Amino acid sequence: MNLRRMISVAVAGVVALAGLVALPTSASAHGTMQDPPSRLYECRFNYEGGGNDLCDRAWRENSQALYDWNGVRVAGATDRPQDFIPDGRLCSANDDTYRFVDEPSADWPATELTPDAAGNYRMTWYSSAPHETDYYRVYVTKPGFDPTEPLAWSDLELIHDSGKTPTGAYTDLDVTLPERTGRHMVYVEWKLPWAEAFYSCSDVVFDGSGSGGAQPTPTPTPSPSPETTVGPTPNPTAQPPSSPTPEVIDGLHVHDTTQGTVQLMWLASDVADATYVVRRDGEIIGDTSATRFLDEGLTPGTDYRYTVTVSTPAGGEQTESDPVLARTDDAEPDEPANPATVQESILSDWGTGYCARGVVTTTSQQPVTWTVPLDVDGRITSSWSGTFSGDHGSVTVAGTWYNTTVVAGGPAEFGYCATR
Ligand SMILES: [Cu+2]
Repeated sequence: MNLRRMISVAVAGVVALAGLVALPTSASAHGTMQDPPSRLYECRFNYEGGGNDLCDRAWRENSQALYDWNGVRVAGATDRPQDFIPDGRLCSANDDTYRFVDEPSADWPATELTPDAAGNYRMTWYSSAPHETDYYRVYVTKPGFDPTEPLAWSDLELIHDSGKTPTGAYTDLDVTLPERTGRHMVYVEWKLPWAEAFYSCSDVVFDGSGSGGAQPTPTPTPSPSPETTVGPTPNPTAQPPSSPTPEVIDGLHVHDTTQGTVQLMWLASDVADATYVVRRDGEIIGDTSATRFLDEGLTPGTDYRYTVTVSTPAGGEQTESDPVLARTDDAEPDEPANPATVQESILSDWGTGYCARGVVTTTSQQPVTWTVPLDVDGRITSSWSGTFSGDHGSVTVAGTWYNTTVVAGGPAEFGYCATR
């Protein structure tokens, strides 16, 4: 009947929308320096509400990277980071996601480093998941460092190597501060016992009281007094339990996810020759003598629940771990999410035919190349200002050379006439 199709609104399949922000899952994110805080930690936790221009800009340009503040890592890392992290890209570890922290500037938030009487400063690495560790290496920029120049490997001096250590959420690094004055950079490398490492840049200011190597007073003879220990500290409480108490897995966590995989990791059990049995949603899916497990063939965007138990040659399976929940990464969306919309109206209707107009709009601030679907009543006999894929039924319309794109506040119009 006449005027039956007053208005129809359709959502377009839209192409050529560049620069949409993906939302990476942060399951692989693991740690950064908390004291002195890294640039990411400062911006994420101390300057979210403003107060530092560089952090403000980071929040504006890539807030997701700040929510993933603990994700500056390299998969495939060796103990020679200078082989795969180029000069100028140390703070981001050459990851474009975090490119903004490479910005050389003396305006980043900085922490004043005041050593204790022995010339030491207790630094703290913060991890969202525990790991056994190959080492933490702490570097400080050499005297004469210019914070307004890109940070290069040749700027750094290694001042501390923790060696192997298990980590919990917080790992203290007792570092002897070298003699420095003014603004410097503390660079920290956290190497895991496999090809993976995390990196962190902290802006610091030395207050000039540095000991220059733990010699607070000139001592002519070697003194028997307790001195700063640089090597491993004997730990009297580190005896493994000798009784066969039920073993619970410590530190089970989702180490990494992709669309089709979940990687679990945990800390080694004290049990000799332990085998770890992995369950997904209550079903055994495998076992391993390693402290990690890769579950493959999963569905994107899906939740899974995992537990791990220790199985010993003598004692069978022991107490089950607390469960961890993992969500595989979402599948890539086929279409960008910012559509163009068409609103149709009848211009005139004479029963056996009609003419209609379509107005295409978008809320996108970027130009959108539009294509919109139409459901044509009857058969199109003439059209203007659009490129039509057919003349009846389901038809798509795109722009012509002068109106191929729309932008917020800049709509496009097309029209057609049809007979019934
Ligand atoms: Cu992990």
